[in-house]
Amino acid sequence: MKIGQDKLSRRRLLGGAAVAGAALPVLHEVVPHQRLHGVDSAAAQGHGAHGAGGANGAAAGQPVHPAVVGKVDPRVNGFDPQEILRDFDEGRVVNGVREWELVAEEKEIEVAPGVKYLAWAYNGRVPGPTLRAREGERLRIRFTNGSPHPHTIHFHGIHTAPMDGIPGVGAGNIAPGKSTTYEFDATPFGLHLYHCHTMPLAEHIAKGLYGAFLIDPKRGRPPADELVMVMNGFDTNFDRANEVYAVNTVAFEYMHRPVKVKRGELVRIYLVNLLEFDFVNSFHVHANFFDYYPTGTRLEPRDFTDTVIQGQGERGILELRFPYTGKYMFHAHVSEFAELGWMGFFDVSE
Ligand SMILES: [Cu+2]
Repeated sequence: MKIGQDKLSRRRLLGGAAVAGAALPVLHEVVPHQRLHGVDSAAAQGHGAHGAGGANGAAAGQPVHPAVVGKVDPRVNGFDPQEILRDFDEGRVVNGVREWELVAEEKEIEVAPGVKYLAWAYNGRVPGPTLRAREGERLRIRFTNGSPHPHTIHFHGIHTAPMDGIPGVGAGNIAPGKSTTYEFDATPFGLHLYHCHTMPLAEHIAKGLYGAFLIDPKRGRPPADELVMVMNGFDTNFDRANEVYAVNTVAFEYMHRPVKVKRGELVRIYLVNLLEFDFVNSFHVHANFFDYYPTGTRLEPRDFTDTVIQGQGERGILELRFPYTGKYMFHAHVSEFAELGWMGFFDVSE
């Protein structure tokens, strides 16, 4: 964790707001409307606002009062965190090669009620599409940069250097308006990720250029209700610390609309940590335990637990069944993240 005035300011805000009690008002008070104006103007400036430290209207000590209420309408963002949960993009197979097309673009998204953020997105969503392949397949990803800044796609997995999607190697940075093709084999099986690797790296990731990349084992996994949860956050005032935390981008989304699952059914969660600026993230489920498969690269679970910690880029597969109906909370066990948006419910029914 970074120790600095920005961080202290955020903590002071949080501490003051915590008195308010319930989770939802906490976020509202942490994001006072002075900051919202700052966010708007910074967003209008686009990339130039990075690192400037400006747009920081909500300094500690200024009056803090609720400025936003309600929920984020998925139609505003053009993607719905409810659908992202179960949306697996298998691309299309052409002459034995599995292919996708990804486009990077700028897009303003709403990450909490009234909190707009000028994101960079693959295919118009944050996180980008969950790319799903089978172990051993040949994969081809056509990448077009539709944004005004250079970008790449760096895939985790095993491949040749020119296909690694980093500046100065292979196609390197892809200039605005240009395209390239990444091609490699789907290996090893497991849960991976992809993200932009252009410098400055933290900004290019934190702005939203990332997604889950799933390679199923040759024989597959047992049938289950499968969910993708990408843990992320948003630095809405460009001070290199997050003001909003979430799973699949929208703060408190699964508090408002709990994740519906069936009692006794196997639930498999593909959990990826793409949070920037904080060293760790975590996942905790209430009143239950799960099998945990780190990186999903072995078929035997390593842990049977109710909490897992992930560093940046870390990911793993959780498998669990809910023995009882009812509403069960899940959230970051980093309490600060939970109170700033990273919490939700499973709604278990018969
Ligand atoms: Cu980038």
